[in-house]
Amino acid sequence: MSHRYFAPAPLAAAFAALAIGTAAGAAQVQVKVTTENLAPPNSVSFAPLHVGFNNGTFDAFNNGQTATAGIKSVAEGGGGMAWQADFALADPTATRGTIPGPLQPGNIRSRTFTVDTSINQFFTFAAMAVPSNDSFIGNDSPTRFHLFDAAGNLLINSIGQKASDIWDAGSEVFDPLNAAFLVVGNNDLRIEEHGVVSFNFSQLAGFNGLTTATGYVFNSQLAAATDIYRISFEIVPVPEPQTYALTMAGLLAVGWIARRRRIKPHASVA
Ligand SMILES: [Ca+2]
Ligand SMILES: [Ca+2]
Repeated sequence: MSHRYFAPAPLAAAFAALAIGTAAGAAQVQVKVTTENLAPPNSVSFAPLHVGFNNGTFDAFNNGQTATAGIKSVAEGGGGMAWQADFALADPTATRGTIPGPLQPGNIRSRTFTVDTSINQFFTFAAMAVPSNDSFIGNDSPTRFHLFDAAGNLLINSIGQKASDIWDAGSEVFDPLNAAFLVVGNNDLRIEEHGVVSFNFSQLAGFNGLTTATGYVFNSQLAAATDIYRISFEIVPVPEPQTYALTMAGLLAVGWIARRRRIKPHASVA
């Protein structure tokens, strides 16, 4: 009767599945994305980073052109609902997501994504910079960051952003009373700007001396070359063959324990 509980067939199947996973998953990688706010204390903060590992076709905005609804949804409020929806429509097989949480000066946040590098070799990102009315960071060209080769090797270890990389979406007029992340601001209010996307970090100094939503008094301190943000990439290793052997041994032990339990229901297996 014991073979019924030892269950050799399911174990063999499980082991085979692990082996197949190794072979077929060559282009499938786990990549840990780490975001760091490098700005000086009390300077600019960031809303959650929107990311997409993709085929290089989704272009959220262009320098010198009217902002799309997608990039406005990042730049004016940080939520990025339209950016995510537009991305999904343009590139349905992309791996998309966010690195959750606000990123204040000195903060570091990470999240790991599973990416099929046979189809998604490019990296696109966008995040609102705050306090602001419509400031953001993000890549204009969808093919700017070729992150992986087809075998899943990293071609880029990190992406740095300086103050001079901060965009103004050109969609909302600068006004502290309508800005996000300020005690005096009501982000639901806005005045249409009728402008175009352009670089602009210097206007943020117009918020100096105002208290932020998290309590610090904003002080821009930004110059064009000031480092403000870093996105780092790290491949998370897949289990080695030895680990599979250990997993197999573990499964066998579970089967053995189940068998003992069946035979001696009152025996301790601790
Ligand atoms: Ca573009
Ligand atoms: Ca603006």
